[in-house]
Amino acid sequence: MAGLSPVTVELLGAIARVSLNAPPVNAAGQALRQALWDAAAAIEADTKIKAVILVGKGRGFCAGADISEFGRPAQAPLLAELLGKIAAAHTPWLAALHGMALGGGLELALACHARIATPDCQLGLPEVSLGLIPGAGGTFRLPRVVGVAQAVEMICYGKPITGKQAAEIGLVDALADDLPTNALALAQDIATRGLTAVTGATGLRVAPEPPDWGALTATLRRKTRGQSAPLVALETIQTSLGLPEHKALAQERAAFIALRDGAESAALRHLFRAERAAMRPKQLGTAQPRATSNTGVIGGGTMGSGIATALLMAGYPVTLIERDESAATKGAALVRHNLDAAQSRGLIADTAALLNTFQTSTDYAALAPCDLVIEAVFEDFDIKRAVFTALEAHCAPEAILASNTSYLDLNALAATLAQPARLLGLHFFAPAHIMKLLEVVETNATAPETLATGFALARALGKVAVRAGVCDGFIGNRIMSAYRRECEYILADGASPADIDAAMRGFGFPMGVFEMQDLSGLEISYAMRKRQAATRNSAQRYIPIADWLVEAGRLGRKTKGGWYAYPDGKTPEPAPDTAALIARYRREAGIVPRRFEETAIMGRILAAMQGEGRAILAEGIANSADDIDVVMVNGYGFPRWRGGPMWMLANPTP
Ligand code: T1G
Repeated sequence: MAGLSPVTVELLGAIARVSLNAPPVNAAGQALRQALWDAAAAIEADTKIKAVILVGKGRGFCAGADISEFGRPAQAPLLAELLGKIAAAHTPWLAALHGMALGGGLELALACHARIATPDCQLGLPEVSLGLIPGAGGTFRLPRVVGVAQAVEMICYGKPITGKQAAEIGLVDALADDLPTNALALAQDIATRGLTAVTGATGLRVAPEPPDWGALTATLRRKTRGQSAPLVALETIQTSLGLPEHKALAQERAAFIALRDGAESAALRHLFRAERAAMRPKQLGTAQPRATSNTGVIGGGTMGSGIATALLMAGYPVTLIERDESAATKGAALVRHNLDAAQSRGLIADTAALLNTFQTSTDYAALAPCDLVIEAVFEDFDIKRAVFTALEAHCAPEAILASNTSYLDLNALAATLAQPARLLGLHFFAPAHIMKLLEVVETNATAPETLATGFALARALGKVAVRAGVCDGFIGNRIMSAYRRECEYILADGASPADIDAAMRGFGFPMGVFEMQDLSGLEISYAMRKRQAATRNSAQRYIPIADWLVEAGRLGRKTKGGWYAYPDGKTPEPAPDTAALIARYRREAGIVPRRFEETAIMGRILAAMQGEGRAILAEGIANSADDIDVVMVNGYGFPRWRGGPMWMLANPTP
């Protein structure tokens, strides 16, 4: 806010309270750093001040360095210099943490001499998720406060912890629900009895025990699939253990700058921006969402029960409709299973409490109180039309109606409704309560406030949402069909399923396209190909091998055989039957198989993705290339640190 200083100082007796005030997240931009530098200098010179409380105004303490400043020349004071000044201060600083203390924000708290936090505060050094490492002392100070093992977890995997967990590992000295009162009391105690007497420590706390670096590196390399920042972070922590502070900080800074100016961080910062921009599509204009307080789901299968679980976990009461009692019971059991698993992972406190807001029914009249209903029944147009006819008959006229269809023509469905403006697509990805991506599909009749309600719901569910227009497969499935087609061409021309999957895993995908099809079931895309047969472009090359597999009863893992064989039901092994079908196709097509290098395979897959991406943009199915990247990274396993297929097209690496 123009003119208002991002840092204010109040005197509470001998205690100075320094407040960060740079909405929305107190990012440590140049103005804030300068103002804090000046405040620290003034405080250090004022001998009446015996202790300092550092707090954040608004949503949290500090979300770290200002990401929007990256890519511009660094301006003084640098965060590392500022933190060095606070760490070296004679007057003790107490950091009072609420909301979030992330990246440079936690480094700022670590430079302070003591910390108090609310139990639910998010504390973390997530720099690796931006292709960076902590650049203001985090790799030096954190291991010396919580030990190496904890520091490696937090820095190399970038996972934030809660205030409660931070207290358990000694990262914070006290917890408080009423932070202002307790922080003042603690600061006064420190001012009276001194830091060591209160916290039992001076400065950095533990002598870091060197772990088995080899094992840590191997695990990290396996889990981060080609991303470099986590490995640089591990190496920086390891080296810093044997260095004096100034040398350790210099080494950290050098590594930070090298990453900051590299392709990986540029790609990940692109995604940071793109994911936030995707939540504000231009089609929203100034439209306001309708309130959603009570929801309904039609269909209790894998998708329906997952969607119901996501809604319950976000605090919405849910009514699940099924065609009969036994199907309703099965659906309820799936929901309970999902919630129990979420509880065991600490994602929710109490399954039973959420189930109190959940009911099943076979009667659409039970949906009368719902203001948003999501249909997730079998992918058949006539079945869906019948469901929406029933919804229009039983739901309140202002209720929003959504379909979870992955493929069907939503414009055609909208045309069957009396009020098409209240229909949109909410295309979840399995498992719906876990996968981050949500395609919010706008028909040619969807009203802006209906779309706005879809995006508001996505935000409440913690999803990354992208607006998509209506076409076969919307954004993600359409691009997947394109690269799956290309993979089948490469297969027909000589590569094996294992060659192609190895190329995709080497590129950074969690699994290859053939393993993925075997996992989700070959009959799904078979049904889609059959549905598209009448309209398929006859000039387009068509490989029938996948059809032959399905017609031979090879549906994938569930039949212990698809592209691969699964003798143990889980581990893919080369399948002689599949190899025979591939050889038969090549023989009949007169193809002499040839070898493919992994780079050639990935080059063709990327080109197929980018080509389809360009078509999608030209048709207005996606608003921007960034949106396409957000879809591919959050829904199809495209490696985040590469930024996405369209980012790679626009930013070719030498
Ligand atoms: N810098 C600049 N803007 C930021 C920001 C940051 N660090 N963090 C958030 N914003 C903006 C964001 O773009 C959005 O703006 C608004 O704040 C609300 O965010 C030296 C180098 C804090 C958990 O990685 O994880 O410190 O889109 O929509 O979902 O070692 O934002 O509305 O215009 O995301 O409630 C390390 C990044 C930086 C934390 C809030 N810090 N931020 O999530 O809201 S690198 C991070 C987040 C660093 C040092 C290094 C989340 C959040 P707009 P939002 P949210």
